[in-house]
Amino acid sequence: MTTQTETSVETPATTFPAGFRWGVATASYQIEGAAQEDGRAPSIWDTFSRTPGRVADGHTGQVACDHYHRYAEDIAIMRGLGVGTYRFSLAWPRIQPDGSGPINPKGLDFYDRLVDGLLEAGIAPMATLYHWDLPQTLEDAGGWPNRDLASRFADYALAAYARLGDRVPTWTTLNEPWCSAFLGYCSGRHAPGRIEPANSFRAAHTLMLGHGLAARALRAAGAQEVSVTVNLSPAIPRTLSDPHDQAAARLLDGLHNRIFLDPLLLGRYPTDMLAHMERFCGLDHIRTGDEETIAAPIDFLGVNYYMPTMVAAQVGQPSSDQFPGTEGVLFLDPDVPQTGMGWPIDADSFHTLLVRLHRDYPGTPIMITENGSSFPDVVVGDTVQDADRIGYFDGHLRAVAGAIADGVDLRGYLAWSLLDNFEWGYGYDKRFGLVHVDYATQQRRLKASAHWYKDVIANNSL
Ligand code: IFM
Repeated sequence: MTTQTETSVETPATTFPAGFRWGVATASYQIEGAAQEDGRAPSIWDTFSRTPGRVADGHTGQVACDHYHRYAEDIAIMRGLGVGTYRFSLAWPRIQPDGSGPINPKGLDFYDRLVDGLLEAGIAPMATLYHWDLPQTLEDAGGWPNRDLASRFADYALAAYARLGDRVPTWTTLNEPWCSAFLGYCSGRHAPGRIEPANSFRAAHTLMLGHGLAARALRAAGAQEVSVTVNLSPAIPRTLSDPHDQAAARLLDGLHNRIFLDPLLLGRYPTDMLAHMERFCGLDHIRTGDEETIAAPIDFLGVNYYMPTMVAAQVGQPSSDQFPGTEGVLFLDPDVPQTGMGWPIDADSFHTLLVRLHRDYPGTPIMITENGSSFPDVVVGDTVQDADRIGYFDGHLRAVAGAIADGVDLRGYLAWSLLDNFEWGYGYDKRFGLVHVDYATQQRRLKASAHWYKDVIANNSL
């Protein structure tokens, strides 16, 4: 006899509910280019990528996919794919170049044009307010460890809403605060490149506080849908029998997932994470009322999933550079195929994660705001035969369908990414797009995965 869960995992449903939202996602610094146009000021990523040795091959987002000028062509591509939702991000240094004070109308003009073009094409705009391009002036004022940035962020959110809110129904505050805090301020692999573990916890807190303030302000201003996007990675212990392995996985789950999920959705930091944080920076940065502010009501949780993290306990192991205080934790490569990033492909863990979110944070609708893969694509003729990427999407969409069958309230799926783009510290060599971009000519070519995704959207099923 099989349980209901076993049945759904073995033979997952492949048709999605009516009204399931299909879309694609991008981010401003990764695609826009026009870095010095129409009053845009430098962001931390301009500074970081211009610093020798920070980004592979010295690549920068100076031109990227030139989406700032080619947005109409990109909208036409989305329309052709039948995409219903487009998740893009607003560049804070375009809209409010100094991070506070005057608004730059020309920066907002660009998003006006983009939003109007999307609506004309029948595509719902979903705007993310912060996908990592912090105005450099705010970093110069201390960056995210500086608590003041939370209010600056809420002010900027309202300024963007004032101009675009009449046409943008869905607002996401942050994209992947884990990356902003721990890659930006602990490992230093992302901008601003600081290696300050204590400050990475302060940065995480300011980011969440900024989310809470902005989410409440947006809602009060009349926003239809408000959300926040986190990147989650289930922590898998090497063995289920060794309690030390289990403890290592629990710690990683805390540092990657619960340190954000619990404050955002339950209104309190997890006890084990408070104790962990205290060792690094004390708890003075968490003031009375902050956790309540952070837990602003949201309409859905945006989930970005790429891979799980497998760990084991190992005496003498130094701490990971991106997870403060993980001495004695060994990071392992699970014995499964990998993407071109070297990331394990594990759709079952995606299913497990979604079911767990439903269990631990009941009543929170979920939208998959990113999922996708990079592989070494080869252009042949006028396309790319990216069967490996199709396989990745197919497996992960089956996990989504299985989770829905298991009762998870999953509202939609946005593929990462519409276009090949600037993959942060990896530069342009890692390609996640459904659409291939030739950076020398800016020619766009639909990959086989784009045609495949178009059929999935049209049929609302795999
Ligand atoms: O390209 C990034 C994106 O900006 C944030 N989520 C993960 C993607 C792939 O690394």
